Amino acid sequence: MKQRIFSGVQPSGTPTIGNYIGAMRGFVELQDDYEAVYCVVNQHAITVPQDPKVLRENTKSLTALYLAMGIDPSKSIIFKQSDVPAHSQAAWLIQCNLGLGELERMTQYKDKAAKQESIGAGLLTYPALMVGDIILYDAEFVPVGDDQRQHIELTRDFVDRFNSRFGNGNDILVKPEGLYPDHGARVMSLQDPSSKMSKSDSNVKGFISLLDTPKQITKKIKSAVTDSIGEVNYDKENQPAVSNLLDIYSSLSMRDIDDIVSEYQGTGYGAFKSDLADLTVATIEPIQERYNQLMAGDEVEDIIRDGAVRANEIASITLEKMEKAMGIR
Ligand code: AQP
Repeated sequence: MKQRIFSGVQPSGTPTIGNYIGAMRGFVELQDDYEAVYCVVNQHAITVPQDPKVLRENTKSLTALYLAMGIDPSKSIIFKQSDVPAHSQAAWLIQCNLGLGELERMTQYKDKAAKQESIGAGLLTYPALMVGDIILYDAEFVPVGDDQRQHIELTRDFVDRFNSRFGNGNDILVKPEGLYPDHGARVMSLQDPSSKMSKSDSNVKGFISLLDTPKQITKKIKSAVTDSIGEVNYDKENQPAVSNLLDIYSSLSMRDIDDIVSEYQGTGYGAFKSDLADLTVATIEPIQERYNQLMAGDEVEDIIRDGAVRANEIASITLEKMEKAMGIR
């Protein structure tokens, strides 16, 4: 039997090339070797305010992007988190076994809370929902970007704690491991190389979305910040913005950074940026073509419905085990 993997993306906007390089592209490659479960984590998206209509549209759009990238529903389960009640039910059991201090230490909570005028309690407790997402499917591996490391560690600690408290010597829950890409695990903003590229960034020039037009992509890359050094070098300390563009270039072209650096010696940034823009457009265009076809038909809705049935079957078994172990069933 194949080992299982789980991962998800929030429909909190349109995925960026950061989401794509850091996680989503790997989903397609991994589905042949693992039994893959991919979720549109819409309950995570509501930890910050969302327009309900836009959230519904983004949820369908993200599912269509999963399919357009090449996730095959005959190999992988694709589903929407809110279609599987076990996620929010498990999250409660998990919250009751996590410490407040553990949640307060999460850097993603601190970063997102700093951007909110009023902080919802869900922003603090959302790692419990994420722990639930992973453990409900007995996932052994979780392909994610670098920003999720802390959440994966929390999940591993939780599994050890749950098994030792409630397992009577048996492992009820499976302890997962994160799978991180070698390059591009943390793509940075095109406007600020000290911040992660994020789909909800209020500065749209900071990210390239998978649904940006070729013209938008080219403009955003050409206006990406660089430095006054004027040489294409991979030096994260002194040339962080150019190094970020090199990471993107290398990830999309599958070429070594050294090879790219030597190609652009003495050319300044113009040719480098222009080629990176072409490469990005060439990567995204075929995805957009398939996406447009999918959004015009009914296939996406059918796949979401079917995915919910398959995901519910697996998740409800783990939830029952957890409830029995804790004495509430
Ligand atoms: N900049 C990034 N570089 C590499 N990987 C990234 N990921 C996110 N940003 C980058 C990875 O993408 C997957 C899905 O992320 P998510 O949607 O669940 O949430 P996030 O990490 O909070 O992503 P965003 O784009 O920053 O969303 P918002 O703006 O809503 O907070 C994850 O595997 C993540 O590691």
